[in-house]
Amino acid sequence: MFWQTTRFRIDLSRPKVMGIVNVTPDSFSDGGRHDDTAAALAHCEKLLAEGADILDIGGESTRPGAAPVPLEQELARVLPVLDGALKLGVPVSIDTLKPEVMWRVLERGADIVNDINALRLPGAEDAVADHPSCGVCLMHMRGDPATMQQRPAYDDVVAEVSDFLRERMAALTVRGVDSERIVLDPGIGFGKSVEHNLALLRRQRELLALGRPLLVGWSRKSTLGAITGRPVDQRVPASVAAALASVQLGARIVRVHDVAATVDALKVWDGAGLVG
Ligand code: HH2
Repeated sequence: MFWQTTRFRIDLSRPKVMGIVNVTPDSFSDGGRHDDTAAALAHCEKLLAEGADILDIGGESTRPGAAPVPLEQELARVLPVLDGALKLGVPVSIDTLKPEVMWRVLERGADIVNDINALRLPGAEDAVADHPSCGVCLMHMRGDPATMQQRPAYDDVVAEVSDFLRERMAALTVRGVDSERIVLDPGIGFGKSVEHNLALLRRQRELLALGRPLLVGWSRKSTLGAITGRPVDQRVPASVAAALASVQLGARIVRVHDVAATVDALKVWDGAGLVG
């Protein structure tokens, strides 16, 4: 399977690692670490040296309860880092839910739009559909970051996530977006309890029936803290375990903070023929 993006047609026969670059002061696990352009670009280079296949740059935290970032501020954070990252020779994804940011980054050559809101804001579908070839990640989220963890409830979380992703994918393909440009993400931690997240991992294979590659982000998330009792800066082993489990159950892209550890673990899994 392939993921068509602006400059690269990514071969997903081997799992790919998407390294996270948060240009924010308040992200849940690394806020403030690389919130200026030079630090963010140095981080991009570090992640590539560690083996990242894709860089995902974000200028707005989506942690539960995070304050929304004004458009101009998000652009000021993201655009200079994007310009530098585009010279590094790998696909560059921009993590945003704002259509205006999508237009601006696509104009500058971004390869992928990664939207936790699955292009539901007015104008977001247009931004992607009017572009000839950018990639897009459609993620499931129930509610919005301000309220999403207030008692999330589902009858069947896997079926509901699956229906949502199918609907969002259909909305885009009707607009003429080739399905090869689309990957799907169950949205671990976005309007879901610990049990919901674990059900999405245990039954992840059911989502493969949607026919597009899965991108999954477990990295350092609170469900891992709930299971291990570890604070956010001690969740690397748990994050690697979750990434491996998701790959074994068919995920093709893992979105992670700890690239070096994840790449090593995936080499072992792949070497043993365990990639699902
Ligand atoms: N998780 C986060 C942000 N963006 N995008 C996708 N496709 N999938 C995810 O699971 C996902 C995402 C949250 O993680 P992080 O970027 O580290 O934190 P913050 O939102 O606080 O910046």
